[in-house]
Amino acid sequence: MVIKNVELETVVGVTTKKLPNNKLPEIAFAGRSNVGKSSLINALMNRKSLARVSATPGKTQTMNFYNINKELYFVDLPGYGYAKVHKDFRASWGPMIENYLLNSKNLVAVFLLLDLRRTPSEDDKMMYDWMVHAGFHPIIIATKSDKIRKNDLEKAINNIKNTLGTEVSNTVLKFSALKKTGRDEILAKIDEILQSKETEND
Ligand SMILES: Nc1nc2c(ncn2[C@@H]2O[C@H](COP(=O)(O)OP(=O)(O)O)[C@@H](O)[C@H]2O)c(=O)[nH]1
Ligand SMILES: [Mg+2]
Repeated sequence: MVIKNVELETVVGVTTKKLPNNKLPEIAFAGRSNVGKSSLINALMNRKSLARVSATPGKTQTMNFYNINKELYFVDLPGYGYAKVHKDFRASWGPMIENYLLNSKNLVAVFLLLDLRRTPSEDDKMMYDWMVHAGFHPIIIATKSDKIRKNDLEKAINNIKNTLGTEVSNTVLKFSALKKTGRDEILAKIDEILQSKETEND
Protein backbone atom coordinates (compact mmCIF):
# COMPACT_ATOMS: atom_id res chain seq x y z
CA MET A 1 0.00 0.00 0.00
CA VAL A 2 1.12 3.54 -0.68
CA ILE A 3 0.21 5.96 2.08
CA LYS A 4 -0.56 9.35 0.60
CA ASN A 5 -2.86 10.95 3.06
CA VAL A 6 -2.76 10.86 6.85
CA GLU A 7 -4.67 12.72 9.47
CA LEU A 8 -4.89 12.37 13.23
CA GLU A 9 -8.65 12.28 13.33
CA THR A 10 -9.70 11.28 16.83
CA VAL A 11 -8.01 11.25 20.21
CA VAL A 12 -9.76 9.28 22.92
CA GLY A 13 -8.85 9.76 26.59
CA VAL A 14 -8.28 6.91 29.02
CA THR A 15 -11.51 7.41 30.87
CA THR A 16 -13.71 7.63 27.78
CA LYS A 17 -15.98 4.68 27.28
CA LYS A 18 -17.41 5.87 24.00
CA LEU A 19 -15.55 4.78 20.89
CA PRO A 20 -15.63 6.74 17.64
CA ASN A 21 -18.26 5.50 15.25
CA ASN A 22 -15.82 4.73 12.43
CA LYS A 23 -16.82 3.10 9.20
CA LEU A 24 -13.37 2.17 7.94
CA PRO A 25 -11.33 -0.87 9.00
CA GLU A 26 -9.03 -0.34 11.96
CA ILE A 27 -5.60 -1.77 12.66
CA ALA A 28 -4.41 -1.43 16.24
CA PHE A 29 -0.86 -1.19 17.55
CA ALA A 30 -0.20 -2.33 21.10
CA GLY A 31 2.94 -2.63 23.16
CA ARG A 32 4.68 -1.48 26.29
CA SER A 33 5.74 2.13 26.68
CA ASN A 34 8.92 2.96 24.82
CA VAL A 35 8.81 -0.13 22.60
CA GLY A 36 8.72 2.11 19.51
CA LYS A 37 5.02 2.24 18.69
CA SER A 38 4.88 5.89 17.71
CA SER A 39 8.12 5.55 15.76
CA LEU A 40 6.71 2.64 13.80
CA ILE A 41 3.46 4.46 13.04
CA ASN A 42 5.38 7.52 11.87
CA ALA A 43 7.61 5.37 9.67
CA LEU A 44 4.63 3.63 8.10
CA MET A 45 2.98 6.98 7.44
CA ASN A 46 6.25 8.47 6.23
CA ARG A 47 5.91 11.30 8.69
CA LYS A 48 8.65 12.44 11.00
CA SER A 49 6.56 13.27 14.01
CA LEU A 50 2.82 13.10 13.55
CA ALA A 51 2.75 10.43 16.23
CA ARG A 52 4.67 11.85 19.17
CA VAL A 53 7.91 10.01 19.85
CA SER A 54 8.92 10.34 23.43
CA ALA A 55 12.12 9.84 25.36
CA THR A 56 9.98 9.69 28.51
CA PRO A 57 8.04 6.45 28.57
CA GLY A 58 4.41 6.41 29.59
CA LYS A 59 3.44 9.72 28.03
CA THR A 60 0.81 8.54 25.59
CA GLN A 61 -2.27 7.83 27.67
CA THR A 62 -4.71 8.29 24.85
CA MET A 63 -5.90 6.20 21.97
CA ASN A 64 -5.11 7.96 18.70
CA PHE A 65 -6.95 7.23 15.48
CA TYR A 66 -4.99 8.06 12.32
CA ASN A 67 -7.03 8.14 9.14
CA ILE A 68 -4.92 6.62 6.36
CA ASN A 69 -5.88 7.47 2.77
CA LYS A 70 -9.52 7.65 3.91
CA GLU A 71 -9.22 3.90 3.59
CA LEU A 72 -8.42 2.62 7.06
CA TYR A 73 -7.31 3.69 10.55
CA PHE A 74 -4.13 3.05 12.44
CA VAL A 75 -4.98 3.04 16.14
CA ASP A 76 -2.12 3.88 18.51
CA LEU A 77 -3.03 2.31 21.84
CA PRO A 78 -1.57 3.64 25.11
CA GLY A 79 1.60 1.86 26.16
CA TYR A 80 1.57 -0.41 29.19
CA GLY A 81 4.07 -1.61 31.70
CA TYR A 82 5.88 1.53 32.68
CA ALA A 83 6.66 1.36 36.39
CA LYS A 84 6.11 5.01 37.30
CA VAL A 85 2.59 5.22 35.95
CA HIS A 86 1.90 1.68 36.95
CA LYS A 87 -0.81 1.96 39.59
CA ASP A 88 -3.20 4.61 38.30
CA PHE A 89 -2.50 3.90 34.73
CA ARG A 90 -2.94 0.21 35.01
CA ALA A 91 -6.32 0.72 36.54
CA SER A 92 -7.47 2.82 33.59
CA TRP A 93 -5.35 1.20 30.90
CA GLY A 94 -6.75 -2.30 31.23
CA PRO A 95 -10.44 -1.42 30.91
CA MET A 96 -9.73 1.07 28.13
CA ILE A 97 -7.82 -1.35 25.95
CA GLU A 98 -10.19 -4.17 26.71
CA ASN A 99 -13.19 -2.01 25.94
CA TYR A 100 -11.67 -1.03 22.63
CA LEU A 101 -10.41 -4.45 21.55
CA LEU A 102 -13.64 -6.18 22.50
CA ASN A 103 -16.11 -3.58 21.25
CA SER A 104 -14.67 -1.97 18.17
CA LYS A 105 -16.71 -3.15 15.25
CA ASN A 106 -14.13 -2.36 12.61
CA LEU A 107 -10.99 -3.78 14.13
CA VAL A 108 -9.43 -6.12 11.57
CA ALA A 109 -5.98 -6.80 13.05
CA VAL A 110 -3.82 -6.21 16.09
CA PHE A 111 -0.09 -5.74 15.95
CA LEU A 112 1.77 -6.42 19.18
CA LEU A 113 5.16 -4.73 19.37
CA LEU A 114 8.01 -6.24 21.35
CA ASP A 115 11.56 -5.01 21.79
CA LEU A 116 13.75 -7.45 19.90
CA ARG A 117 16.58 -7.11 22.41
CA ARG A 118 14.52 -8.04 25.42
CA THR A 119 12.84 -11.08 26.80
CA PRO A 120 9.09 -10.27 26.80
CA SER A 121 8.02 -8.95 30.23
CA GLU A 122 5.20 -10.24 32.41
CA ASP A 123 3.04 -7.43 30.99
CA ASP A 124 3.90 -8.45 27.44
CA LYS A 125 2.98 -12.03 28.20
CA MET A 126 -0.25 -10.96 29.88
CA MET A 127 -1.16 -8.82 26.88
CA TYR A 128 -0.36 -11.58 24.43
CA ASP A 129 -2.29 -14.22 26.38
CA TRP A 130 -5.25 -11.92 26.81
CA MET A 131 -5.35 -11.24 23.06
CA VAL A 132 -5.14 -14.90 22.16
CA HIS A 133 -7.85 -15.75 24.69
CA ALA A 134 -10.07 -13.02 23.29
CA GLY A 135 -9.74 -14.67 19.88
CA PHE A 136 -7.22 -12.38 18.25
CA HIS A 137 -4.23 -13.51 16.25
CA PRO A 138 -1.79 -10.78 17.21
CA ILE A 139 0.88 -10.12 14.63
CA ILE A 140 4.17 -9.66 16.40
CA ILE A 141 6.57 -6.94 15.39
CA ALA A 142 10.03 -7.05 16.93
CA THR A 143 11.24 -3.47 17.12
CA LYS A 144 14.65 -1.76 17.27
CA SER A 145 16.26 -4.44 15.12
CA ASP A 146 19.13 -2.04 14.40
CA LYS A 147 20.27 -2.50 18.00
CA ILE A 148 21.10 -6.14 17.58
CA ARG A 149 23.87 -7.83 15.61
CA LYS A 150 22.81 -9.73 12.51
CA ASN A 151 24.18 -12.97 13.96
CA ASP A 152 22.01 -12.65 17.05
CA LEU A 153 18.73 -11.93 15.24
CA GLU A 154 17.51 -15.49 14.96
CA LYS A 155 18.27 -16.22 18.61
CA ALA A 156 16.41 -13.09 19.72
CA ILE A 157 13.36 -13.99 17.62
CA ASN A 158 13.32 -17.50 19.05
CA ASN A 159 13.60 -16.11 22.56
CA ILE A 160 10.47 -14.03 21.94
CA LYS A 161 8.58 -17.00 20.51
CA ASN A 162 9.63 -19.31 23.34
CA THR A 163 8.76 -16.81 26.06
CA LEU A 164 5.32 -16.13 24.63
CA GLY A 165 4.74 -19.75 23.72
CA THR A 166 3.78 -18.96 20.14
CA GLU A 167 3.98 -21.53 17.41
CA VAL A 168 7.50 -21.67 16.02
CA SER A 169 6.02 -21.29 12.56
CA ASN A 170 4.46 -17.94 13.51
CA THR A 171 6.17 -15.08 11.76
CA VAL A 172 7.66 -12.31 13.79
CA LEU A 173 8.21 -9.23 11.65
CA LYS A 174 11.44 -7.38 12.33
CA PHE A 175 11.47 -3.61 12.19
CA SER A 176 13.86 -0.72 12.66
CA ALA A 177 12.54 2.83 12.73
CA LEU A 178 16.12 4.05 12.54
CA LYS A 179 17.01 2.14 9.38
CA LYS A 180 13.44 1.77 8.09
CA THR A 181 14.02 -1.94 7.57
CA GLY A 182 10.94 -4.13 7.67
CA ARG A 183 8.59 -1.32 6.65
CA ASP A 184 7.66 -2.88 3.29
CA GLU A 185 6.92 -6.24 4.91
CA ILE A 186 4.58 -4.62 7.43
CA LEU A 187 2.77 -2.64 4.72
CA ALA A 188 2.45 -5.83 2.65
CA LYS A 189 0.96 -7.59 5.68
CA ILE A 190 -1.55 -4.75 6.04
CA ASP A 191 -2.50 -5.10 2.36
CA GLU A 192 -2.99 -8.81 2.87
CA ILE A 193 -5.24 -8.19 5.89
CA LEU A 194 -7.37 -5.64 4.04
CA GLN A 195 -7.72 -7.90 1.03
CA SER A 196 -8.78 -10.94 3.01
CA LYS A 197 -11.29 -8.71 4.81
CA GLU A 198 -12.76 -7.63 1.49
CA THR A 199 -13.16 -11.20 0.26
CA GLU A 200 -14.82 -12.05 3.55
CA ASN A 201 -17.39 -9.30 3.01
CA ASP A 202 -18.14 -10.25 -0.59
N1 LIG B 1 17.56 2.55 17.74
C1 LIG B 1 16.24 2.62 17.65
N2 LIG B 1 15.54 3.39 18.51
C2 LIG B 1 14.18 3.42 18.40
C3 LIG B 1 13.52 2.67 17.40
N3 LIG B 1 12.19 2.89 17.54
C4 LIG B 1 12.04 3.75 18.57
N4 LIG B 1 13.23 4.09 19.09
C5 LIG B 1 13.47 4.99 20.24
O1 LIG B 1 12.80 4.49 21.39
C6 LIG B 1 12.19 5.54 22.15
C7 LIG B 1 10.69 5.32 22.30
O2 LIG B 1 10.08 5.40 21.02
P1 LIG B 1 8.52 5.71 20.84
O3 LIG B 1 8.22 5.52 19.39
O4 LIG B 1 8.14 6.98 21.48
O5 LIG B 1 7.89 4.49 21.70
P2 LIG B 1 6.37 4.29 22.18
O6 LIG B 1 6.35 4.72 23.61
O7 LIG B 1 6.15 2.81 22.07
O8 LIG B 1 5.47 5.06 21.30
C8 LIG B 1 12.55 6.84 21.43
O9 LIG B 1 13.70 7.38 22.03
C9 LIG B 1 12.85 6.37 20.00
O10 LIG B 1 13.73 7.21 19.31
C10 LIG B 1 14.30 1.86 16.49
O11 LIG B 1 13.81 1.14 15.61
N5 LIG B 1 15.65 1.89 16.67
MG1 LIG C 1 3.96 6.46 21.70
